[in-house]
Amino acid sequence: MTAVHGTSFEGGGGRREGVAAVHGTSFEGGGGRREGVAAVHGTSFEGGGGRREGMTRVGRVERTTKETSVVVEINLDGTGQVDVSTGVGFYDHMLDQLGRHGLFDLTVKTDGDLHIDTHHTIEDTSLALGAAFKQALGDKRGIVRFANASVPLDESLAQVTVDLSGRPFLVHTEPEGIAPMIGTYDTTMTRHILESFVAQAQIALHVHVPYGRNAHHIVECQFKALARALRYASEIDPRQTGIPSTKGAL
Ligand SMILES: [Mn+2]
Repeated sequence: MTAVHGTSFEGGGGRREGVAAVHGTSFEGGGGRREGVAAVHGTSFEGGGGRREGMTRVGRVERTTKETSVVVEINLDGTGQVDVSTGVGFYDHMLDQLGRHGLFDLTVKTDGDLHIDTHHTIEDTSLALGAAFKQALGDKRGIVRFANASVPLDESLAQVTVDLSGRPFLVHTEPEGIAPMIGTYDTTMTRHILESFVAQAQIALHVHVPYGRNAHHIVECQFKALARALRYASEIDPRQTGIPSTKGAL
């Protein structure tokens, strides 16, 4: 063990290398975080026989009404590959942020009644996304569950805290006087997107923008922080062998 520790700490010295060394052989020649995490997963999941082995955390939802037709696919353990098309340019940009910064693989295809306005298209997409996210989480075995992320975008700041609790609740605050439109995106829809997502994903979500000036920045930092918080909360904790609730279910 001494030798292993010695090797790992050379050139590194951080906590992660220390943790990696204790776990052992997989870290030879690596020392980076990814190698560490990969090895821990490999070790923990081998021979366990649990859900994690070969686990795919994927959700797919199709939702068709007289107003919209939506198809959403999400892989929680992706790499941020995104293919999004809703017909609302700024909303596509936001969903792109969600996938890329959440490291979710995300496909969204929405054909909505844009001849009326963007409301149904945006809302129904968010409902389907929430449902797909919940589906992908499955029984939530082994997840981190709680997470927060704070993301600035120039002068704007978003603070997002999430509990993948099984109970829908949204708390949302934004600065007063945000410009009403960003392209064809109505900025009052941001709260409606979050409400819709929360209702279907069944999570507690607190999103605060304590300050910001530019409407584009104010909305975008919320989606970036949401992406990060959802990513951290949905990640598999290698030390968490069960469902992270004293109730035994989430
Ligand atoms: Mn609505």
